[in-house]
Amino acid sequence: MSHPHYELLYHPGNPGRGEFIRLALEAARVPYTDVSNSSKEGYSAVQQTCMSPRNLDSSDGNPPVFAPPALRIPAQEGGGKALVIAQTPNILWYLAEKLDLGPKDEAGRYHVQQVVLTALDLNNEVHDTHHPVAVGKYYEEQREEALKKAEDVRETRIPKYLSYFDRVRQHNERDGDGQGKYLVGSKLSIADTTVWQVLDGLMFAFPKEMEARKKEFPELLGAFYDNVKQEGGLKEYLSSKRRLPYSMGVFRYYKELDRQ
Ligand SMILES: N[C@@H](CCC(=O)N[C@@H](CS)C(=O)NCC(=O)O)C(=O)O
Repeated sequence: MSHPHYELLYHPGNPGRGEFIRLALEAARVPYTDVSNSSKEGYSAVQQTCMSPRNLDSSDGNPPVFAPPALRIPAQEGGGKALVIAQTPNILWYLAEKLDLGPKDEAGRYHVQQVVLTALDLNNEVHDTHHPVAVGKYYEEQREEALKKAEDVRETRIPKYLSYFDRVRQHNERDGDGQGKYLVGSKLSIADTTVWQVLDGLMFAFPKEMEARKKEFPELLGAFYDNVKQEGGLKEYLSSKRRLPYSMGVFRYYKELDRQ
C-alpha cells in the first residue's frame, strides 16, 4: 500500500512527544521526514507552522497549532490540500487507521485509544516531576517541589499506571488474542508502541525505581517490553541514528529524583 510522504513537525534534538509519532511510522516502515532533524532550516519551518503566536493558520490553510508535535500530510495527487494535525493522541489516532496499527472494530479502536491516552497522562506526570511549578522556569528554580513531586510519582503513580498497563495486557491474553505480547488485539498497535515509549523513558529517568519495579511487573517490563522492540521496523529503527538519545525533554535523568 502506498502512503503519502508524512512530515513530522517537532523540536530538534530529543525524542520528546515526537517519539510517539516516530515509533508508529517506524513500526509500519513508512518513510517520513523528521523536519527539524533533517535540515538546518527545518526547525524554522516547524516554528512557523506550530509555534507562531500570531498566525491565524498553521500552513496550507489549516487552523493554528498550539504546540508541536504536528503531522503534515501532503496533498494527494489529483487535488485537495495538505492536512496539518496536532496533539499527539490525535495524530496517533489518525496514523493507527492509515498504518494499520490497531484493530478495525469500534470497541478495539476505542480500547486502543484509552490505553494511548492513559500512557500520555503518565508522560505528562513524568514531565511534572522536573517541572512541577512552571513549564517556563528552569528545573533548578523548582528543585524542592520537584523532589516532592518525583517521590509521589515514583511511589504511588508509577506503580498504579504499571498495574493498569499490565492488567490490560493480562486481560488481552486471557480474553483476546494478545498472547501476553499485545495490549489490545492480536498484533502491534499504537497502544503497544506508546506504552513502550513511556516504559523506556521511565527506565532512563528513574533507573533504580524501574529496576526495583521489575519484581512486581516482570512480564510487562520483561517479555512485553522486549517484544515490542522486535516488531515491524522497530528493531532497525532503535539501533539507527534516527532514534535520538534522551536529553532535556520529558524524560531526563536527575539522580536525586530517582529512588535513593
Ligand atoms: N497535549 C499536547 C502537548 C504538546 C506539548 O506540550 N508540546 C511541547 C513539546 S513536547 C511544547 O512544545 N510545548 C510548548 C508549550 O506548551 O508552550 C500533545 O500531546 O501533543
